[in-house]
Amino acid sequence: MENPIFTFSLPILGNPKFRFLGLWSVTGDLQVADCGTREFTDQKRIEMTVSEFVDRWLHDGGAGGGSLLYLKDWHFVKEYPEYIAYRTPMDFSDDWLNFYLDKFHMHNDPDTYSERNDISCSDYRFVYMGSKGTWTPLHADVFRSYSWSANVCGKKQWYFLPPSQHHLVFDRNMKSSVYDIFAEVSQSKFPGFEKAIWWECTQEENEVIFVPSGWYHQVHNLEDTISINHNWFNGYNLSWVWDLLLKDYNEASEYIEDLKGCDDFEELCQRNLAANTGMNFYDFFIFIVRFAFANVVLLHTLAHVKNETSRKPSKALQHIYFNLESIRNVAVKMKPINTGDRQGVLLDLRKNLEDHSFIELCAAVGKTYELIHDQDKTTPTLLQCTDLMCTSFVRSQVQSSEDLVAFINDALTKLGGAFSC
Ligand SMILES: O=C(O)CCC(=O)C(=O)O
Repeated sequence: MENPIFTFSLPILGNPKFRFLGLWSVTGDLQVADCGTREFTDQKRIEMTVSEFVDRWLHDGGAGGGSLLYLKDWHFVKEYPEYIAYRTPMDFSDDWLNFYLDKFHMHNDPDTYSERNDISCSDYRFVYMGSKGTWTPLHADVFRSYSWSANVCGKKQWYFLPPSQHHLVFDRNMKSSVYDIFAEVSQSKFPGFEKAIWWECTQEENEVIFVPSGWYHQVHNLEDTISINHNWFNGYNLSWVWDLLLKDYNEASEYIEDLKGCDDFEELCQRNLAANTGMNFYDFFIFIVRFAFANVVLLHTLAHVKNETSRKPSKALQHIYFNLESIRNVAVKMKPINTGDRQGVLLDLRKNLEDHSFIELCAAVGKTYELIHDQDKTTPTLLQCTDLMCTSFVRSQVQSSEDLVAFINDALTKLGGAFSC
């Protein structure tokens, strides 16, 4: 990036200031990776507090009893909401994933998911801290989201593989992938590996890396390093999320195909999908319906309250229009899949308009688009428009992907028809 716009107020630029860091999170347990021990497809995790982690780092330079410890996935923003340590750079701020998780739970079935699972899915804004030599194995990001990573201090070496070459790091069945590109990689298990062409990049202090959706990458800390890492998705990479869910669902159902005749087979598949991938079809469906509603509220606000119909559509309006088309494209792909019939997954725009969390979600998205597109304030007028809105839609309930497609078509005809972008 040309000029990463960062306003860190964390007093930890330069070498990590450990005494300061030791004050954080004295009690809450965090997952620390033991970089020397593989567990399935990732590094083994050990539970400890930040202070314990820092003590061990100070004591033996990160080598906890011979193994390198790497604090990953510390939900710093969620844990310290009052402490505005940094602002997300504008280019990465259209972040549906974290907007949503600030207001709603990802999982909608409280019986199914443990508190632990809920915490680990509570947001995707992390702090990473590791001594020189700590590393992250080869992977593509959760939900095939985008990610950005900013080095507060230290230096990282990144190795990227574009999606067109992914097959080269997988086994013949496309089931398991290489764990460490620098370890001995079995030629017979991964016959394509030698042909992979890696994109390599050194990330210095204060530099930001953008990781596009679906790019496999392996990362090594060349110095003691602290970074901020976010995962996010929006209208531009939403289809990646659905494609991954569908692939993982097929694998989950193949895995338990012996149970195919059972009544709760479908529920079981969805439960496994949520546990392994981080969300299931229902979670995703509710997510995209809420974003369709939010974009329609914003479209309505801009088109009617601000009377935009009379002039060329603003960039913000084009953005919202694009979002709705992108959600509709995903919903069309979901059509043959039985997603919305489950009891309880009925979303009603009118009901959402009475829900503070939903209004705040709309406001967060609206405010971000004002900033991105440098446009006048729309959010104060949001509430004004909601009554009007209820009367202008015949359809306000969505229960299936077909309903969602119809809802979006309706909205685009009634509100967006005047400006085809
Ligand atoms: O910094 C690291 O160790 C890994 C970061 C990463 O994989 C990511 O941000 O996607």
